[in-house]
Amino acid sequence: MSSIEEKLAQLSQATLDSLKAISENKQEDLQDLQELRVSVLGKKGSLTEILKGMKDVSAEMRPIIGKHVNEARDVLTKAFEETAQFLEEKRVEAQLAKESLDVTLPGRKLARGSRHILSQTSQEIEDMFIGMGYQVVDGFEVESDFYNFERMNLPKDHPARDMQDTFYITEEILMRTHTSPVQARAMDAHDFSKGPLKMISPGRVFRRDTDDATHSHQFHQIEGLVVGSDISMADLTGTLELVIKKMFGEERSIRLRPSYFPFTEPSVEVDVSCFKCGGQGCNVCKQTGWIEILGAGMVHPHVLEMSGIDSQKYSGFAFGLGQERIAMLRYGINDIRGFYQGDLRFSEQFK
Ligand code: FA5
Repeated sequence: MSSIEEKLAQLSQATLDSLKAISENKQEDLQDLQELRVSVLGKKGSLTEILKGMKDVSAEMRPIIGKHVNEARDVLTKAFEETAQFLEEKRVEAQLAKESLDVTLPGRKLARGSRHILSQTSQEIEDMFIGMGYQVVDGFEVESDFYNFERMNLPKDHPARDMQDTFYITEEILMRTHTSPVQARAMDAHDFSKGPLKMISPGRVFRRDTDDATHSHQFHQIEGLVVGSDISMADLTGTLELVIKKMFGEERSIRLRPSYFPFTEPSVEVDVSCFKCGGQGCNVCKQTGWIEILGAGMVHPHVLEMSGIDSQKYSGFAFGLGQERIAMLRYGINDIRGFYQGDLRFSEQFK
């Protein structure tokens, strides 16, 4: 036996003995095994060291000894793998023995989420209008001054702009103050030869308002718009009455009061008969018997014309309601800030 083969046999035997010892100790961490592996099979390990002696082996013996070296490497590699697997199994067994599993323990309760009450309100209103053949249109929260104001009949010097001051990005780009600009965008895009335009558009709006129990600088509206031939105030009244009765109950009635919006003519505020007192007067309706819920009117002919619509041929109605206002009235919520604070004690009441 050459000296290389002797060294190889010694190394193999010593390594296998060490592996056996590691296995018998059933050491839980694999650190020792890893260290032994590097010291034997690693780049600077004992096996490499033995191989350095190959340069002194005669040419005819080299293939034979080379074959033995490869065989020894394979045997050792396999032995390391088996020992590692054995130790891992022992580790898992030991862990399982430590942890007892009580299958009779009650499971962990998963918290069930739900949609925010404003999303629920918006969804419910959307469903009602979809049922009446309306399409739901998205608008831009960051809007141009042009669409937010000018296309709504509020030129730069119009005094009614003061009631809707907002956050400006640039002089011409702003956070929209109402969902009404979607009216102009929808009219621009609609092909009236294919039939009337019937749309609603829910979304977030922004105003420079002081936050209090009923006002927020960010809130949600739903815009509604119908434009076609022979659309009249009776269509507006009938539509709103239907929706309001569905939202607040069959026994509710509505009242239209003259109002002013630059983009509708005539304009109205729509009130619903108080659901708490039924019209007698109470603290909810401030003793009037009525609660204001939205603004509406017939689309101003100039607003139609700005979209290239012949106001002699077509007419339309529009309305804009505050989603928070509707939800507050329906559920008796007395502070608008509850919608935005993310307090689960508030949100969980509306699952
Ligand atoms: C408008 O914004 C009109 N664009 C609505 C409209 C559309 C009229 C189409 C005619 C035709 P107004 O400023 O009144 O109108 O706002 C509508 C609703 O938004 C109000 O009735 C109220 O419910 C809600 N609202 C207004 N300001 C706030 C605020 N700061 N916080 C919470 N809700 C508000």
